[in-house]
Amino acid sequence: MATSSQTPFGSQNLPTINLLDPRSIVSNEIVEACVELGFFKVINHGISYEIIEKVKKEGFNFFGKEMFEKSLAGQASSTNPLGYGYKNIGSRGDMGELEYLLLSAHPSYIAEKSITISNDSSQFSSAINEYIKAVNALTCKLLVLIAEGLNIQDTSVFSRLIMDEDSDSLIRFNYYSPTSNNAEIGFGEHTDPQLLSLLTSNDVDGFQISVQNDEWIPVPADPNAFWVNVGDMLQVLTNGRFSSVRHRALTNSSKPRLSVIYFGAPPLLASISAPPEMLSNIGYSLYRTFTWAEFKDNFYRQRLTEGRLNYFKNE
Ligand code: GA4
Repeated sequence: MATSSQTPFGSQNLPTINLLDPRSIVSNEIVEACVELGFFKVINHGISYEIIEKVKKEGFNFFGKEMFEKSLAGQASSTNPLGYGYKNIGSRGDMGELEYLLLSAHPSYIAEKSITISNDSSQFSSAINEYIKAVNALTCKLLVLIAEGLNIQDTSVFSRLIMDEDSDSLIRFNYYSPTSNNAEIGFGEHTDPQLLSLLTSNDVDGFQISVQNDEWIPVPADPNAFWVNVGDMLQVLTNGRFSSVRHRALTNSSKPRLSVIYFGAPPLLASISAPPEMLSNIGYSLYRTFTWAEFKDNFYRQRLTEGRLNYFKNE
């Protein structure tokens, strides 16, 4: 277990939010976890085991196919990140020991794309779309609780961004085959650019978060829970009260690891600026106003580890 004198957190006591607890307790606990770590686990989230297992099963089916079949899903490239990817991440040469399938979370995109992904495309698209609907609702719920915990009057100010039917949200399947060496870098260190990311996995460990400098905390797998990452957009929208969490995934030498991540993102043309209540602590906005399209255009040209927000800071 990673422990340190600087942080009270280790693998065994990462913040766990029980959504069945009283609402005001839950909203305060979430805000505390987001301020301290930018990361928490949600249990009793209301999404059925069947919905989650179905989507993992589709993931395993896909990665179990021959390479040429997987490539039919469209190969993720430096110009288009969506589709099937093998080892190459992004456009600037980042590499990892993984395979992935990155898809837009629009129901119509999933329905169309499923024909190239699965032999039973209607089963694939109904499993994925059912899952997306459920995780989107859960993400919205968490964003409303966050706004409540921050005493923001307009409690849907964050959730509206990802509820919008033009939201640029994504779903990603990452598959880490066992490697001969334990703990190779599967997905290198980075923060997620979006508002919130909800991650679920099979029962294999490998996910880690970074708290201070070079200290990594292994996050134990829990197939029934969601792990929630604060992304760069929520850092901006809270005017730096929350920080996006740095995380990475390592491989395992005996078992494959599958994770499924939903990235809740704003619509391309949404303008990103913190609500007035978030400016009162320091009296000004740390970041200039920009659109998600502008931010996205910028980060897709960067390396995985780069500090994406520096360019958007107010002088
Ligand atoms: C990290 C979070 C999501 O997986 C992702 C990633 C994207 C990609 O894989 O194409 C990026 C990465 C992620 C941030 C910096 C850029 C873009 C790879 C990369 C080097 C889909 C996303 O939105 O940003």
